Amino acid sequence: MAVTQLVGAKIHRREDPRLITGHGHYIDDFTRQGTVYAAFVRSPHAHARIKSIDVTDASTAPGVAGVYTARDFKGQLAGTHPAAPAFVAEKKYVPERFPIAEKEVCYQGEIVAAVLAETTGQAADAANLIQVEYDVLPAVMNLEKALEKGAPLAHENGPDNVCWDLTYTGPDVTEAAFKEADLVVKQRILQNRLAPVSMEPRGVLAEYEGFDKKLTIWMSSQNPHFIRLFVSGSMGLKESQVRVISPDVGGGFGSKISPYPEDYLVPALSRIAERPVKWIETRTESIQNATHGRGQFYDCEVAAKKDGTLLAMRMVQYLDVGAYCGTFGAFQAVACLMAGGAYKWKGISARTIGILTNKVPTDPYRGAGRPEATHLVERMVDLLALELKMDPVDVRRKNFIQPEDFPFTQNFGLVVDSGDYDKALDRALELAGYQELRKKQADLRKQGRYLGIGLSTWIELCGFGPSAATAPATGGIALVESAHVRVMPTGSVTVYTGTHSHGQGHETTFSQIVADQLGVPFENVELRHGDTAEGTAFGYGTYGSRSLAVGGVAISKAVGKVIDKGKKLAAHMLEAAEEDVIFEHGSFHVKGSPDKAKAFGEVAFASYGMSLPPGMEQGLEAVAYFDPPNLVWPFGSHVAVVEVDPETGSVQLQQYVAVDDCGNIINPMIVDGQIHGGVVQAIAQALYEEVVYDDDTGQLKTGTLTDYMVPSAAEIPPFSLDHTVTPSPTNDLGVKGIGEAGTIAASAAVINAICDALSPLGIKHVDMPATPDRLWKQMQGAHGMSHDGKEARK
Ligand code: MCN
Repeated sequence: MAVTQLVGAKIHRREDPRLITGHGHYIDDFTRQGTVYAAFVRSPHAHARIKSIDVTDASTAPGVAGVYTARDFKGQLAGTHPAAPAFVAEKKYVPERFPIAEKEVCYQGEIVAAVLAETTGQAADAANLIQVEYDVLPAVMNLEKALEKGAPLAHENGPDNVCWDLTYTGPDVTEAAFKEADLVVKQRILQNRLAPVSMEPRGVLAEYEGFDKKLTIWMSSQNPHFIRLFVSGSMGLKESQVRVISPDVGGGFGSKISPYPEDYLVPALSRIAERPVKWIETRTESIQNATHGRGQFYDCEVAAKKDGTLLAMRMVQYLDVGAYCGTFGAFQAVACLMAGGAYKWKGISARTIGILTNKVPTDPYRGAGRPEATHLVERMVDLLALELKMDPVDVRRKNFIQPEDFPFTQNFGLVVDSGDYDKALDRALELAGYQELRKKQADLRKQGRYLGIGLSTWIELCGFGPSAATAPATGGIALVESAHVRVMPTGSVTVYTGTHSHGQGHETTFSQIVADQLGVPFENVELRHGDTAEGTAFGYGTYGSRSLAVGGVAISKAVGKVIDKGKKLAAHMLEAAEEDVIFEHGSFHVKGSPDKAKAFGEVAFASYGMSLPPGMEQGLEAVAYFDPPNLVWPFGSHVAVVEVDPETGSVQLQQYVAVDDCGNIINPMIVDGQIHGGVVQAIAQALYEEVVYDDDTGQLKTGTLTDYMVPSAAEIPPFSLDHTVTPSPTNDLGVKGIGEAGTIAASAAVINAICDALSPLGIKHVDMPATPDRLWKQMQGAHGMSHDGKEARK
C-alpha cells in the first residue's frame, strides 16, 4: 500500500471537538413532531405469577395517550428473543421470551405494561398508577443451588435451570498428563457480575408512518443493521421498510449489541398509537435491565512438573445466564476455549454449564469470555509459582508459546496467528523496574508492609470473524465486514463502513488509512456509519475488537478497487499502458517519467466526465467485503503494583504498566486511550464493582451509582504504556484489535498483585472485587495476623 504519513501518527480524535462541545447527536437530542413518551411498568419481584393488571387509573391520568399490556402486542410482534448458537451450538433449554410478560415475570425489572403520555413525567406518573397483582414465586439466585435437585425453577414450567451443559473436551484428554504431574493446584475462581454503565443509557425513538408503512428507529446501538434485521422480522416488515439510525452513541461496552424488549416495544407502540414514540432509559433502569457481564465461577485444577512446566488443565465454567438466554450470552463460553492463555499445554479438559437464574440476562461485556479466561489462567500460573516458590516470571517464560511456533494450533484447534510473548514481557518488566520492585518488596516486608507485584501475560482472539467460524455461531450470518468508498468529482472522499464507532475513534483512524492510501488530505475524507439507509446492504457492527481488523481492512480493499479504476483512467488520460502506470503519493504517473502524471483529484474529476476509456462507466467508487482467513490474536504483558493496608484492608494501586501488541498501529494515541479505558474497567472489576442481588428475595441491591461503585480518576494510578509490534499475517494492514485488551488483561494483574502482597500471611487467593471489607476479613482469618495487622509484622 501507499507510503504512510498519517498511519502511525498520534492524530487527535476528529470527533472530539463535536462531542465535547455539546454538538453530538445522542438519542434524546432527536425530536419528531407529535412525539409521545413511553414509560414501562416493571416487575418489582424476581419471580412471580401475574394475577391481574388494572390500568383504570392510569388510563385516565393527565396526558395519557394509551396504556398497553402484553395482549396489545400479540398481533404486532412475533417470535421469541433471538439466542445465537455462539459457542454452544446446542442448548438444552432456551426459555421463550416475548418482550413483555403476560403470565410470569422472571427477573426484577421485566416489563409488564407500557404507558404513552404527552411528557415523560406524565408517563412515569401514570405508570405508577397501574396496579399489578402478583403471586410471588421462589426465586433462584445462586448458581450452585440452581443446580441442586429440587431447586426452585427460574421458569415455573421449565424442565430445570440448565440452559446448556457442554463438554468441549472430557477428562480423558488430560488423564495421562495428570498422571505424570508432580503437583496439582486447584482453585475456585469467581467472576463478579458487572453492569456495563455506559455514559449514555439506552434509548429508542421510533416513528412508524402508516401510509408509507415505513419505520424509522433512532436508537443507541452498536449494530443498527442487526437491529433492523430483528425488529423488521418481528414486526412483519421487509428490511427495506425499516431504517435504523444510531448516530453518536455514548458507549456500549457490549451492552448495546443485542436487541432488548424496548427495541421491539417502542416501534410497535408507534405503529399502534400512530405517533412517534420515545423512551430514554433511566440510570436505575440501566443498571437493572441492561444486560450484565461476567457472573460466573470456575473450578479449575492445573497439573505441572516441579520445574514449573505446565502439563494440563481441567476446568468447569458455571455461567449465570440470567432469566433468559441473551442473544450472544453463550459467547461467554469462549472462556473455556481460551483458558490455555499464552502457554503450551498437553491437554485441557473444559466444560461449560449455562445456568438460568431469576436475574437480568448476561451477555457480552467488554472482553466477554476472554477476561475470564485470562483471569483464570493467570491466577492458576501464579498459584503454581507460589506452590513451587518460583518467580511467576519464570513459570511464564518456561511455558510461553514461542515465536517460531506460530501459526500455533492451540488445544481447541484455534490457530493463533502470531506472537512474541517474551518480548512484551521483557519490556513490561523493564518499564516496571521489576528487579528493584522485588528488592523493595523484601525491604517493606521486614517493616510489616504488604507490597505486591502482579503480572498478566494475556492473549486474545478477536476480529470476528472468518465466515466459516462465525456463520454457524450466529445462526447463519457470516461476520464479515463491508465498506463503500465514494470519491466525489472534486476528489473529496466519503467512506461508509458497516462498523459502528461509539467511543473508539473510527472517524479518525479509518480516515487516516484512506487519506494515506489515496494520498488526499485528511480533511477531505469523511467517515459515515450507523445509518442503515446509507452505505452497503449490511453492516456487522462493532464488538469483539473487530472494527479495524475486519472493517478497516474492508475499507482498504475498497480503496484498492478505487485506485485500480483510477489507474485505468489515468493510463487513458496519459496515453500509456495501464501496467506502466504507478500510483504514488496521491498521483498517477508513468513508470520512469514522474513528470507525466495526473493528480488523484484530476482523475476523480475526469471519472465523472465523458472522455473515458471504452467500456468504462462514470464515477469513482467501490464496495468491498472482507472475510478474514483467521481471527487476529493480540497479546501483551501487564504489571500492577499494589500495597495493601493491613489495618483497613484497602488496596493502594501504585503503578500500572501495560505493554500491548496489536500489530501495526494506525493511531497510537487512540490505541493508548483504548488501553486506558479497558484497564480502568478491569481495575473496577478487581477492586470495586459488583452487581449484588439479595439471595432470598432476588432484589437488586446495587441499583444506583451510589451502590454500584464505578471508580473515578482519583482511584486510578498513572499508567506507563508501551507497545511491541508483531503484525498479523491475516490481513493486509497487519493489524490486530485493541478495544478490549485492557479489560482482558488487568483484573488478573491487580488480583495477582494483591495475592502476592498477602502471600506472607498464607493467603493464596482472593476473589473480586477485592474490597477493603473482604480483604480485611480474609486477613483476620490468615495465620499470624492480629486485628490491627501488627502480629504479622514481627
Ligand atoms: N486501532 C489502531 N491500531 C490498531 C488497533 C486499533 O489504531 N492496531 C484503533 C482502531 O482504528 C479504532 C480503535 O483503535 O479506532 C479500536 O479498534 P478495534 O480494536 O478494532 O476495536 P473496535 O473499534 O471494534 O471497538 C470494539 C471494542 C469493544 S469490543 C468494546 S466492548 C469497547 C471498545 O472497543 N467498547 C467501548 N472500546 C470502547 N471505547 C469506548 N469509548 N466506548 C465503548 O463502548
